[in-house]
Amino acid sequence: MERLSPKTVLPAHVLRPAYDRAALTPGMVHIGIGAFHRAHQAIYTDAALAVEFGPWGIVGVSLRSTAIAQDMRAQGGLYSVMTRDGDADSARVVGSEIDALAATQERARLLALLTDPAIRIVTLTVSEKAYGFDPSTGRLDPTHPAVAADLATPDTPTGAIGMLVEGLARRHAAELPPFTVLCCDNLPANGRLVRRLVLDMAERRDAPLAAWIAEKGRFPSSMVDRIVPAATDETRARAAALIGAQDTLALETEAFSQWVIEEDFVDGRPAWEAGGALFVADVEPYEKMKLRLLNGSHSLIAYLGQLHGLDHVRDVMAVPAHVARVRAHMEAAAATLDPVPGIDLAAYRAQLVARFANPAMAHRTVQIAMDGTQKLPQRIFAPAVEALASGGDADAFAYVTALWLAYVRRMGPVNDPRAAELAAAESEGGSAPFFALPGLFPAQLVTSTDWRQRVALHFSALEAAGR
Ligand code: CS2
Repeated sequence: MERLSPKTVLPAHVLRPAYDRAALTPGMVHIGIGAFHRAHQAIYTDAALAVEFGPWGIVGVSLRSTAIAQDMRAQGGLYSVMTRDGDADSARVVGSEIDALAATQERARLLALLTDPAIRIVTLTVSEKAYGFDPSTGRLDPTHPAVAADLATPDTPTGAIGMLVEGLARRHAAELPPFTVLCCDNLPANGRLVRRLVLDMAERRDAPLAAWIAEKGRFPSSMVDRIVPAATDETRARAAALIGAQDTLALETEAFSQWVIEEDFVDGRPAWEAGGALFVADVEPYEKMKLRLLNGSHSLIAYLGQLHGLDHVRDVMAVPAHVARVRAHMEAAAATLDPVPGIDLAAYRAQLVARFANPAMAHRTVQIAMDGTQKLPQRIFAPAVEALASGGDADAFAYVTALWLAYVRRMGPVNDPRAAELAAAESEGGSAPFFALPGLFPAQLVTSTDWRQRVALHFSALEAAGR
């Protein structure tokens, strides 16, 4: 079977770019071309180009991997996304990616691109741990490996923030306008956070540069949502059968997709509303809802699954006692939310239960369980602080925390940038040593006897149950 390329003749049932791809020129750089980006922002851009064609082709950059960029180039930027929602699979071939590069191999090309006036937006999906910040302050962490390296040698950046700052510094020197930075990672107030980190790094380099970014730079926040399991050999086999070509980059995802974006760009943007994106003045209520209801429940499901030997989210959702836990967690998380414009929270929660249970999604619990130190602060600890402050019930959050600690005890060393510190805390016994890890738990939790006791009780109950 031939490999997918612009020459492939696709079967009639496969959706394809509804615009002249040959006329598409680069207008955006995307850092982090993993599955999530390819099944989310790239598809919104495809839809935007079909409705309002413009110079908005995406050049994809991978921070670490070299394989994805190579595969993207080998397929002329094309890849397929299958939507799987039980009844039927449907496939589309996405055309908005027009080139790709691996940052570790082509740093000079990347920096030239970031300085190209045609590039007006830089989007990012690099995962929580790649930004390098202290979750207790939201400020740059100068000891984070990529941040430390980029502070030492700013003109050869290796990390996300270093690349943004060096790109902006070169544009400042060339008297060009800055690019808009659009963060698409699961972090609270993600635009504001990245702006702070960029300014922190710029200030350490050059005060006038920082002042220029503060005045002219734009960092809209955005809430992104789509469940995209890591692709497997089965995914690729299914894609080959549907599109009639080999596609190393094939993905499968659910039908649901959401993107809420703050309308605040330096110089235009694609018509992403054509793909269903919602533009609002304040994204934070949507982010909080998603982080606490979807991602918080996801972490609960992941640790339950890992401790009970259940490989997929759908397997956890097949056990009624676990589903009851998920519903109770959502109840507690919803109590910490303000009303979200245009969203019926009860319907949103019911829809989440159905999405998690989708039998066609092989979403691995081990994938969600990783990087707990980077995920739990916004998913679990922040709502716990608010629940405690308002005299509400933080027990559901204490339970997920205890599950995570039990997971560290049972499965360690875990996949987490702070794995060594977690292992050291675990070896001391009990839950108390974890509260001494710097910047992990908010002070309000570390100093709350109620919270610490609840976590300790759940933790020892899990141990007694052999978990
Ligand atoms: C998941 C998310 O891996 C994880 O931690 O909770 O990737 C989740 O699938 C997405 O945020 C869904 O939009």
